[in-house]
Amino acid sequence: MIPNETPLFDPRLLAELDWSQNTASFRPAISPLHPGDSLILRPLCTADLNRGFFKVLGQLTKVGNVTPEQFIKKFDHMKKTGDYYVTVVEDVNLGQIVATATLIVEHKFIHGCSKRGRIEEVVVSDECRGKQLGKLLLSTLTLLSKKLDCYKITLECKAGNVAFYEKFGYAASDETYMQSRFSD
Ligand code: 16G
Repeated sequence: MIPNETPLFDPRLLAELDWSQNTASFRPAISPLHPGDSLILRPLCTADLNRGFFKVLGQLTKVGNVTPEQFIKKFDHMKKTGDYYVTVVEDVNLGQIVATATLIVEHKFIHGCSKRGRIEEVVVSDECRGKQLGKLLLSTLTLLSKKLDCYKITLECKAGNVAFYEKFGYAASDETYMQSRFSD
């Protein structure tokens, strides 16, 4: 198993988003097709393992010791289901992933057999803060969830990040997020 450039999902889904529906403001103006100098926004591929993908995820939480085999197996599973939209921003000059966020589409019987979107693992590497990349990823994946016909999109975040997510039309819900952890 050799890491390669095969995208996790069809890149046209990102390229063909109707950016005029974006609600956050960007100064300077950037978009999924033009994320900034020497940056590209695209689906994850297995070659990103060697471009520091885990280093970026490690700035959010524990990533553990993942072997290339484990990574590729998980990638293949996600690709097969077709419901995982792990998106990255690469600095092509450095050949490094500098930001990532994931949209997961969950299938429902309720709401007329509808779908729910979940935003997960939003991380911008320390060195790339201030380039609006978190905002860009959030706007992109929120629009994508709408395009994929999700009836709602949700995420969990720290209280200090609520104002950030409000920019994209998210509001704190009256439901409480609960968890039971089986490991830390
Ligand atoms: C944050 C993330 C969530 C991630 C979790 C990991 C966002 C919006 N939320 O809540 O996606 O799974 O952190 O924390 O990025 P854990 O390692 O404590 O589960």
